[in-house]
Amino acid sequence: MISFHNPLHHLHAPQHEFFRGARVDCFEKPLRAEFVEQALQQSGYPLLAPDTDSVSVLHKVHDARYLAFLQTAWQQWVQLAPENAQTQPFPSVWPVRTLRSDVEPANFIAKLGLYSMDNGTPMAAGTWDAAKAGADAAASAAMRVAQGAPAAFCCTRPPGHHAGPDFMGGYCFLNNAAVAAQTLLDQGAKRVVVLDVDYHHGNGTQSIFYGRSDVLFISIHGDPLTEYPFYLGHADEQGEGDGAGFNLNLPLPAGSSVAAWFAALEAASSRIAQYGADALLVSLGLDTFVGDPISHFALTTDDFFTMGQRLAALHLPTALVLEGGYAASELGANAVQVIRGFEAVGS
Ligand code: SP5
Ligand code: ZN
Repeated sequence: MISFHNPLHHLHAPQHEFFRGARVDCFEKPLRAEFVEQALQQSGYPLLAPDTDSVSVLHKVHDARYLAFLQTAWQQWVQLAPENAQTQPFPSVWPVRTLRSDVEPANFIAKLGLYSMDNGTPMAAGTWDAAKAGADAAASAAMRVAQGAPAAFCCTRPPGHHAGPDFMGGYCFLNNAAVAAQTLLDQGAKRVVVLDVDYHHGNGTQSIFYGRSDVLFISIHGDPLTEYPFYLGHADEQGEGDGAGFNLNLPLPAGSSVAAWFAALEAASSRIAQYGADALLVSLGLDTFVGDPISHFALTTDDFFTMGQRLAALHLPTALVLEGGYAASELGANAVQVIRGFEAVGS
């Protein structure tokens, strides 16, 4: 399978996130991508550098105001005080219900809150460069599929599926899956499925496409009643306006079995077959793994091979983009098993 990497991912290397009020080491760290890159190369999948500029597509899935903020956020932070270069900014105030989000404040931390859904998405000096190169890598994988490759994989970080039209969150800044799906449409696809198999609901991707019928968004994830991102991902969210009927959430209780997970994948597959898609984009979170430190499903490394087989059985041109997955040392094997399983099914 053609595979792309993000040559700048290491520029996004924040030190800390918050857990129960304390600073803990970031779960979403450069080592994750390094393990996947290493496993791909050792398995005979050379890594291509991105060759598509995602800038025009980024403006179709994110608001200009948010992109402008993100691009200069670190400089704004350091301008406040030079010593800020040694520390990460965190939001501390958010425009929840009744407060205004149409006026961008001048205060940096207030702006950061306006454009964030949580305080769990730390930024670093190179976050924009890393995230932009990642969006380029996702667009590059989609381009190959649009040009006739049966499938392409994008190994990147930071992940993307929690990033909405105008906000970051859940370790995500730019929505790589939305960029890839929009690229497939721009290249001639009429109907694209985004299937999100990350443990966490892909709230950003859902929101970006919620009012559209040219993208069917389907997500299998931990029930938001107890699992991040908490405020979206319920089964009754089915799309609105032109998008009514083109959003399918399949939440499963934390602790669900592998059998329950694959039953949800069967339900997703039936809906996909009915939709008549031209292409498939998989938001490939690997945090459904039994050993994931922050998630509660039970897939084994062998199950990821089965997942790859099931995805290939949909018989659609397919781009796969890495999302979460925090058992770093097993991430490479798990990613390769998805690819091997996919390739084991003849088209
Ligand atoms: C892309 C993705 O998978 N984002 C996930 C964001 C999850 N954010 C909440 C993390 C909470 C971490 N809790 C640590 C528990 C340690 N025992
Ligand atoms: Zn996740």
